[in-house]
Amino acid sequence: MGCTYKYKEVILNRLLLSGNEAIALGAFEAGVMVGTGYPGTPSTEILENLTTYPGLYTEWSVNEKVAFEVGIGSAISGARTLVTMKHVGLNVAADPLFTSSYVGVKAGLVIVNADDPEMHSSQNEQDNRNYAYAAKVPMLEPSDSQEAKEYTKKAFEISESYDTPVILRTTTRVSHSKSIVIPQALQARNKAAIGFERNLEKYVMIPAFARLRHIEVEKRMQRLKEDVNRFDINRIEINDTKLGIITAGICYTYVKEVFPKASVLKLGIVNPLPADLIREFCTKVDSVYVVEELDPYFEIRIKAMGIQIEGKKYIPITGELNPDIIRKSLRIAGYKSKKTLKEGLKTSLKLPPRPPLLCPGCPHRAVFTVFKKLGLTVTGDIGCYTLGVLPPFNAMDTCIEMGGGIGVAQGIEIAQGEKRHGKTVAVIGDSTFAHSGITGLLNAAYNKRSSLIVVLDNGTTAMTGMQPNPLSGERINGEETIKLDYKKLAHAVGIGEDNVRIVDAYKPEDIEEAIDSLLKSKALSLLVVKGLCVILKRRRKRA
Ligand SMILES: Cc1ncc(C[n+]2csc(CCOP(=O)(O)OP(=O)(O)O)c2C)c(N)n1
Repeated sequence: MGCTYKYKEVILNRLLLSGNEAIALGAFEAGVMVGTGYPGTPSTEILENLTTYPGLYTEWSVNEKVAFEVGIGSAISGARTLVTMKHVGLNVAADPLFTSSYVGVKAGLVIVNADDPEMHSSQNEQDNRNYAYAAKVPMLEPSDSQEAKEYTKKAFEISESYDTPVILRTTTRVSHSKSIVIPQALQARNKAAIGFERNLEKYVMIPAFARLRHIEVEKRMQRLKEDVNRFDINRIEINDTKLGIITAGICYTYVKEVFPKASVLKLGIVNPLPADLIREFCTKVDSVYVVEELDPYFEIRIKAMGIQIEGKKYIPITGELNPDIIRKSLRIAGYKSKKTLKEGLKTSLKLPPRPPLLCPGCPHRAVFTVFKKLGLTVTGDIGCYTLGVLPPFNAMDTCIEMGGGIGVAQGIEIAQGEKRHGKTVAVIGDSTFAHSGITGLLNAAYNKRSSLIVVLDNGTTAMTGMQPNPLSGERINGEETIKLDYKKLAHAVGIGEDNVRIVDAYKPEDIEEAIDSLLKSKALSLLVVKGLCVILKRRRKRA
């Protein structure tokens, strides 16, 4: 999507920004010095925007775990740091997340986690509010772009006041919808605070020190549990007291549209929950419903407080919510009152389904035609090339998570034994290979597997909008950098000269010949199919 405005245009004015653009602006206003991340819808544009601001460092890291670790390093050295990723990225970064909660920060560390209810561009839908609770890390959730900016700044303040990383949770509709944002003056960067200071008990998490830090974490959460009742980002709006709704994030805007006269408790912080405020709200209204997307996260916790509420009995647990779904759900719950229920616009317009397809001229096309012709079992991965599963190719058999296909191929070969040995290939894109495929390759080499790994190198991270990666020789700002050498990498894990091949993506005969001979060799092999993404090629021609 890219940046739709320039920082110089940020005069004291009003801007129409997406949530992602607003987060970047909020981080800039907060004096952020470092931004790291790994692309993933719906979070990608945050870092792309942040890169356009002056006087700060940004990078696409090779994956979310490394992005988080770089973020810990810069934050404990006194630089306010923003780390961005999509929801499944937090699975990859979960290891540093949980221990960063113990270690804390020096300057603010804010992690933007973008959830994707409805799986617009994801392999699963998970509710990452659960991560904040499990890792004992505060989490804020904005409802629109203005809040996205303000909550980013608030998150930096909380991070520093309570010595903790803070997660800012968005969902697709907040990340990508545009609304008015009022820019503000920039906070001065605290350059004097820069510098890593040795503090073994805080930064070296051996059990003896970690046990002490865990106590600190519990004390901090206890302090926060009290304080959040006074945070102005939580708000009680008393109207008609017959119906009370507790909600947060994008659901707040849906609730206001459907039930403009209802009383609402809008939660700006979703971990820890403001228990006193919730109790106060519930005593002021006759009945309380929780409107939340995905898991019954609020519902479980509020019921555990002994308060009678309803939620998932009426509101769906899967997919995205929208005003129509909320209207229908609470109608079933008995809220038909014309006084509170505002009928929405009819949205019965039916759009023809448009299944995604590989682009005409895409360099991934030929290889899937060959896979199909040879009747191979193909363990796939995530990227544009996952579309190889669809007609006319029908040439992918598994796809689990980024980097997973290489391991899955090994498991299939182990289980099937010699009989069908040599008929399975793992296919993976260049960005995904750098993200988490290389460890799978190393595992195959170490455990003497004889898999064939096919890397589809189109020179970019195409699926998320053409971000450079360690195989494309360019950094986030266009600066030239190293390009991982496939042959040297293959040799480093013991793959012989004959078992590493690089072929042209537009020469199907060469691809077929290479696959055929590498499968016959019965030794661990790496085939790189190279051809620049057609969209990138077109863009470069125009530039
Ligand atoms: C853990 C995780 N992080 C990020 C993503 C978002 N994502 C999906 S595929 C992909 C990379 C695709 O690039 P590449 O492997 O080069 O394949 P291409 O799309 O270029 O064919 C990314 C970043 C994801 N699904 N999971």
